[in-house]
Amino acid sequence: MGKLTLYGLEASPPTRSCLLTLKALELPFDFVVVNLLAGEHLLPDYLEKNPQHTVPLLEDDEVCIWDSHAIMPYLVGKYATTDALYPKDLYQRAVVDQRLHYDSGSMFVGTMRALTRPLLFLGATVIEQSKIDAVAEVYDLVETFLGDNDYIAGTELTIADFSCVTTMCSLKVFLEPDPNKYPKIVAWMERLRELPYYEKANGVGAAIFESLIKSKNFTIESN
Ligand SMILES: N[C@@H](CCC(=O)N[C@@H](CS)C(=O)NCC(=O)O)C(=O)O
Repeated sequence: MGKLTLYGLEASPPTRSCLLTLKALELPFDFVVVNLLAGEHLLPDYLEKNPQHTVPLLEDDEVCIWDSHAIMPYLVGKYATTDALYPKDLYQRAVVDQRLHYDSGSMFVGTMRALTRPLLFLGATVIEQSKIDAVAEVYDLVETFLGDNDYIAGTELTIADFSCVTTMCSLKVFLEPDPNKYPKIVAWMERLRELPYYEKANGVGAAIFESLIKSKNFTIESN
């Protein structure tokens, strides 16, 4: 097996999705911190590995792969002993892929980054109510995705859970899901918290993210 190195930041949700995958697969890896707030992702050595300057980035011997939604399927495809976390069955895989794309395109970029980028990188101190309302729209959809299943893409744990739970934990900082309105989301998040590797891979970083956001002392402005 190759030497695996994950470059990232624990506060970053997609980094945590990859940490959950690496831990679930019990793979040995090195973790290299890339401090985005200090601009380390824009240094020439990092740009050579990932010209898109995002974290996470996975180095597997000589190859570099970035975007958590590409890294997770790669890790399962290359190193897992079963396909449970990323099923080979085409329909089941399509459901997992849909959730991954939903996280990548809507939940993370459309909703979460729209909240965090102004606070963390642009010096904003006010958040528009419409951006908080967008979080509730994500919750409405995720509650529907869960349906009667224990996991977000069906009856089994998959990388779709790892992808979505890290973003959801971070959205929670802006809007706590009401257990009466979103009982399935609350139960699903509790269920994932029981994974033996959850706290180390996601809990710690989610808490760092929460303090970072709260330290900005932002206010919410009605539209
Ligand atoms: N779709 C990407 C998103 C990665 C991303 O935007 N990461 C943020 C941190 S959470 C980042 O690296 N931002 C710095 C930048 O875009 O320059 C993934 O899942 O890996």
